[in-house]
Amino acid sequence: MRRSIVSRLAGVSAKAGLAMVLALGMASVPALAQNAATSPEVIAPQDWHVDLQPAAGPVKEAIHDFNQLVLWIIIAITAFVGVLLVYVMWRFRASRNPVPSRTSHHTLLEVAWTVVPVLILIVIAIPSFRLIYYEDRAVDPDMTINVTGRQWYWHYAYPDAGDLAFDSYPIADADLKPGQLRNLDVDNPLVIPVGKNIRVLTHGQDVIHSFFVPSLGVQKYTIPGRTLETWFRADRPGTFYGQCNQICGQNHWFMPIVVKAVSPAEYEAWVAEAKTRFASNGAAPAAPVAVAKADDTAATKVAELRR
Ligand SMILES: [Cu+2]
Repeated sequence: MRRSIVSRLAGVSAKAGLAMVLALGMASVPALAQNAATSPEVIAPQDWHVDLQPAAGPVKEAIHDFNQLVLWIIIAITAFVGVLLVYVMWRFRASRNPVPSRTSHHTLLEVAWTVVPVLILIVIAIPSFRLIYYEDRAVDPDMTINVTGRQWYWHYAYPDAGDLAFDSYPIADADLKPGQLRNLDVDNPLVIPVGKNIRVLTHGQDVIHSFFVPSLGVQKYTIPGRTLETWFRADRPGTFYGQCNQICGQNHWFMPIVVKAVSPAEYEAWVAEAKTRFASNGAAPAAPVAVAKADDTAATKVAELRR
C-alpha cells in the first residue's frame, strides 16, 4: 500500500514538476531587447548593503531578473528539503518505529529525484545562456569606447570622437571635495550619453584587470594581447561607481571607475570641451609618467596610513 502511494506520488510530482519547469522556463525568458528614458542619481557601494546594486540600465535589469529566478528556485528547494527533514524526523522517530523499515530502493522515486534536479538545471540554464549572449555584445551599438587597464589606472578612448582619449586616476584622500567618495571618485570620469548602446572594447596593457561597473551590469577582463567586447547602456542620468575587481598588483585598489551618464546634448558639449582639454593626451600610452604618478600617489597613501 505504502509502495503504491509512493509510486503514485512520485509519478504525479514528476509530471507536475515537468509542467512547472516548462512554465518557469517560459516565464523566465522575457524578450531581451536593446532599446531605451531620462534626475541624476548616484549608485555606489554602501555600508551593510545586501542584494545586488540597483539597475541603471537594461543589462543589469536582465541580471536582476535572472538573480530573482534563481533565488526563488533556491528558496523553494530549501523550504521543500527543510519540511521533508522535519517530517521524516518526526514520522520515523525510534519511539514510533521500534522495528525499523528495511526498505532500501524505490526505482520510481530514485528516477524522480534524478530527473527533477536535471529539469531544474534546465530551467536555470535556458535564461542563463540567454543572459550571457545578451551581455556578450551590442546588436546595434551607437558608439564605441576603448577601455584599457594599466598598472594602475584606467585609460579611456572614444574612437567615434576622433582622437579623444584620457587617463582616469583616483582622487587622493587629501584632495577629496565634499560629496566625493573615498577610494571611488576619480579625476576624469568616463562620460557617456544616456540611452545609447555603448560597445566597450577592453584590453590590458600589462596585466589582467577587470572593468566592473555593477549598476550597469558590466564586468569584462582587460587582457594583454587580446580585445574583449561587451556593452552597456544607462537609461537614466547619474553617476555609477565601479572598480577593477581583478587582483592586479600592489596598487589594485587604485583603479576605481566612475561612469557619468548625461543627456546626449550634454555629452556632445563634453566631447567638444574634452577634446581641447585632453588634446595632448592622444591615444598613445603615457605609461612612464602615469606609472610614476600612480606610485607617487601610492607613496602618499602609504605615508597617510602610517601616520
Ligand atoms: Cu586592475
